[in-house]
Amino acid sequence: MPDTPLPTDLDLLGALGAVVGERGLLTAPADTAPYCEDWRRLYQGRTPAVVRPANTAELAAVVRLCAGHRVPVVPQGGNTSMVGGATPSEDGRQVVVSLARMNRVRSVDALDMTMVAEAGVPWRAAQDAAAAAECLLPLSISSEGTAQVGGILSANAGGNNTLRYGNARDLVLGLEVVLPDGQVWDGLRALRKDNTGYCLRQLFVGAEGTLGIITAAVLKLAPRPMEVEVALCAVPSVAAASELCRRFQAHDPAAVQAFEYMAGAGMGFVLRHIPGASLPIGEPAAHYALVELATPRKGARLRETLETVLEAALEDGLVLDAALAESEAQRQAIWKLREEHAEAQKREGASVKNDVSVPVSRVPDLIEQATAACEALIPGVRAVPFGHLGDGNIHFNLEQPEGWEAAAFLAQSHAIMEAVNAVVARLGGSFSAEHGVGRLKPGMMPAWRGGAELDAMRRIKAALDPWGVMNPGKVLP
Ligand code: 2HG
Ligand code: ZN
Repeated sequence: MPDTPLPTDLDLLGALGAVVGERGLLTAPADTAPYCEDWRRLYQGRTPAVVRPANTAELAAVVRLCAGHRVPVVPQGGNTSMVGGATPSEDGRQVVVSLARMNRVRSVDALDMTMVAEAGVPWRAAQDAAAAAECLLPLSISSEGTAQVGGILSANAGGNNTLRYGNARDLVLGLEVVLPDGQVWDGLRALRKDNTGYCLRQLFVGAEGTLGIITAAVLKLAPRPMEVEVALCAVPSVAAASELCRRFQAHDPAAVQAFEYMAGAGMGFVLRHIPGASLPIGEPAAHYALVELATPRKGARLRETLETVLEAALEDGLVLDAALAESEAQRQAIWKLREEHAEAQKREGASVKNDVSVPVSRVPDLIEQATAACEALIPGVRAVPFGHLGDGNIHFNLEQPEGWEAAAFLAQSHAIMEAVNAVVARLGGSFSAEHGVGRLKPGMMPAWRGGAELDAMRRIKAALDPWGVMNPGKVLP
């Protein structure tokens, strides 16, 4: 194997340009800069080129060229990773491959309830295409306007509807993938049953681009909801929110589409920083729950379900106040309070994120114990837990104490993550629920996934990418 040449190698850039054309190759620093920084601004990488292929054949040629020169490739979709999963390294040796031009919805089949979408389709555009065929593409995340199909699948994103439809991996029937040697695997099969050896597609979902580049997918659709009800509730405690979720699920197990928790602190940031955000209930509270009920059945009377469960909860002191959406505009306004949490927290100042999960029943313990651990570590730190209570995934985020410098707070990131992870481990949880491992957390893998599990992952990586050219520095330590 030859020594790794510098990717500024004119031969390589020229050859890449010959494959993708002028429109497909960015080399000026001003043009490549947006691809080198992650959404959280944790990493400022450098790259000699951003390659933007127009189709799978071009992408395969690009990967073949880069692999031939032993030049690492960093696939990038909407660049919304929370763990630096799509950011190149600082050494300026990694070529970024943007999927943005591969943005066609190839087909929607309302009979088979499937769609075929290319990697660069923004998730919301895929949702809209499904809706136009009177179907639902279920997964919903805060960044869906920007995040793309390929990135969502590569990261195995979760989001707000996991409790009902599962994570990204549960929506994938088939994939097309460019392998590290430039071969194209056409696995775009739209089959509900296909028991033919190892389930290859699931290897690439959640691999964060370390095993190959997803170029297109067959996605499973669901029946479109005929009734949707949304309420925002002020609740006295996390335990009350948890019990409220349980009651909704007991009342109508098929109706709960999302159940989200928000601490008062995070809601305060949204109200302060997000234009147009306003609280639809009288008094600010220390804890909130957002419930969405939905059904594809006509005449299911979800409004009655919502009111029945909430009235009993109000009587029992589980709910202090509630606002029920009376229109689509109100439904969106309530969801905005939840969806803007990440943006509002960014505007408030420096934060340390812990995207963790525990068994659903242990969420109150997680929030109580992790809050105590962080406050003991850094007096004055502001705990901002929020997220997907219904599936056990809480974003246990910490905001810098008032009056602290951002840098001084961020210097404590490692200690904070360790303190939270110690609680998560005690409760039988995971150190990364839905954001993945990326560049931020490979160091945690040996402690959490070491031994046979990490060993098998390393061997899979070595088998598919013996040159280590696919998104190196991500996932595996
Ligand atoms: C969400 O649920 C996202 O809004 C972002 O996963 C979470 O900012 C975060 O920590
Ligand atoms: Zn989330």
